[in-house]
Amino acid sequence: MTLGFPDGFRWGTATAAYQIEGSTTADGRGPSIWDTFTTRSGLATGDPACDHYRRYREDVRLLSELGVPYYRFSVAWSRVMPDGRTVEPRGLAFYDRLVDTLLEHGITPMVTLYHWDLPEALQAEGGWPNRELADLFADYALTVHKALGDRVRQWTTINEPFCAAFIGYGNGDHAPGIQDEGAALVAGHNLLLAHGKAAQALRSNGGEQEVSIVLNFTPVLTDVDDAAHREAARKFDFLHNRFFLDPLLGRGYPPELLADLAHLGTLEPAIADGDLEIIAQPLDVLGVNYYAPARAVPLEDPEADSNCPLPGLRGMDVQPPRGELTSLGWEQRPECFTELLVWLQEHCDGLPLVIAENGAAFEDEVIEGRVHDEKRVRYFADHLAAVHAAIERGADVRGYMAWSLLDNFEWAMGYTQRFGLVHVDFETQERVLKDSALFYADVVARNGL
Ligand code: IFM
Repeated sequence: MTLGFPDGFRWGTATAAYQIEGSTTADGRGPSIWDTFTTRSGLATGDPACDHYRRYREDVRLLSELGVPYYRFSVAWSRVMPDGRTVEPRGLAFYDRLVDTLLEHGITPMVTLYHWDLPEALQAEGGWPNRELADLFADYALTVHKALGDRVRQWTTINEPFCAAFIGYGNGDHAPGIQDEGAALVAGHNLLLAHGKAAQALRSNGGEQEVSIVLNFTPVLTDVDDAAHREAARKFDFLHNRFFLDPLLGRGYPPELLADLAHLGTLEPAIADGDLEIIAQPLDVLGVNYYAPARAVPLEDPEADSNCPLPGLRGMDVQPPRGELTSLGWEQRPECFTELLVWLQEHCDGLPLVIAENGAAFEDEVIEGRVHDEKRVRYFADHLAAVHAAIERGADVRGYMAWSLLDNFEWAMGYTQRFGLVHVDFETQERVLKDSALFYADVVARNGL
């Protein structure tokens, strides 16, 4: 049986600047928080990653061979404005060349302006807990739009503000590695404000464009259907799935969530008059990232901290995943993807959705020039079928971007986790198409599974 997707469905692959570019000091690029965080923590850094800054032509040729018509990539603020404010024309010129090369190959570029790599110079001014960054981000967005807006129609402001705010400033597992939950909440609010101001800036420059933000969603499962488990799941759900979404939809922060976090004392004072209106700029489309669900349990002591990135979300805990896991230990649950998309469709009053990331890390090996990544093929097949099921149930899903084009730098996990459709040998930089790339190319060619 063939599962056909709607006509005009946008098929793509996705990457992010710091995860693939390398060349972290080339052409005047300034350090980002990921350069300093990884170096300071003795972790692998984003150099050379996939050396894409120098090999982008080869990578675009690969995309073209695969016949995948959309490509989602991010621009590094620290390349375009090394100090966060002053334009470095050589950095901007790289993205100009990349866009031209994509278009020459008939590939539609989709730009994300922020995928976690804040210029270190702005972290030195306090980072995202400093609300001044919202205005600086809007200036940066306008600069990039002035350079590329004549050729790029799809613009995403920020990728996964949850991770940038709560993992970056909450548990500190990501750059800048700060552990201050109160500051993390303010960072989250300022990222939303930055999105709103950037959306205004992009639209102020004219042209036909589609403006979006990309959020990561984590559906929550519980083993027991009683009041305590439902409340644990509610807390997890509101922090992970509604902190960013509801204000974007013009509904402000959910009152229950404000109550859950009130004892941290920082979020409400950070919300200035007019902020919620700025945040609620109309979205043309919502970018949805889905990888796995989580399992929530209540803690007996309602005052006990949780093991969430914000432990101050009290009285609940996240249980270990189970069943079939990816190499990152993420549970494979395609049915949760369907339910998420159906819920989003309803919750967002019919806002069009694009899957901006979905994929899986597994341990791959090149054997006689081939990578038989059966588990990844299965993951994609199951998750694409799940998207199809959601469309059948009325979800207006307009596109799907596979994460990721290339094996790349997986943040604090360095190069240990391979998400690519294309295998990268990080010593030689040789690229080898995996079976999953051929599978995906076939899905795209048929517009169906
Ligand atoms: O690699 C990341 C990406 O940068 C953001 N979303 C999740 C992916 C897998 O962890």
